Amino acid sequence: MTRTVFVLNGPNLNALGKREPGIYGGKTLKDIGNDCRVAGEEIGFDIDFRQSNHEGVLVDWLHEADDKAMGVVINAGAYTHTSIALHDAIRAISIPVIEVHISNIHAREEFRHKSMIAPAAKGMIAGFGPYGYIMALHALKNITA
Ligand code: CA2
Repeated sequence: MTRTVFVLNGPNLNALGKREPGIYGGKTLKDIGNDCRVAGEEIGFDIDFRQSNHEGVLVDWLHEADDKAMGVVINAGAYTHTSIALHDAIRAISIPVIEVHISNIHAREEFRHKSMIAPAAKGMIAGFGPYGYIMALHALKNITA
């Protein structure tokens, strides 16, 4: 059985650490990727960490994960609030998908309160900063052990 976990990141997350540190903290996405790889080593996962600004690419990666990974952690960025395509892609694959948000989306603008992907995901972690990615990896280990 594969130990690979895809950690997928959506639009604008490549700008982390450069703007809005009050909301998202000071870490760059590269920092978060490194933290995930270190945690993955401890937990026993090989982390495949990716980012795209394109919805269809994220859909393709979810399908690819179904063949190559034992689970997915996804921060879909703003597509979280709009994307039926991502909802359907998560439902179309058989491995567990955990949704992560750096900020507490429920404490922000109303348009961020609704997640289109939450009903299809195994669970959601929001509001704990970049540490949410690490929490999601532990959760994935727990539900797949
Ligand atoms: O809190 C999260 O992780 C979000 O998924 C981040 C998204 C946002 O659209 C979601 O509502 C919540 C935004 C991604 C990063 O956007 C930036 C904007 C300005 C500066 C740096 C990053």
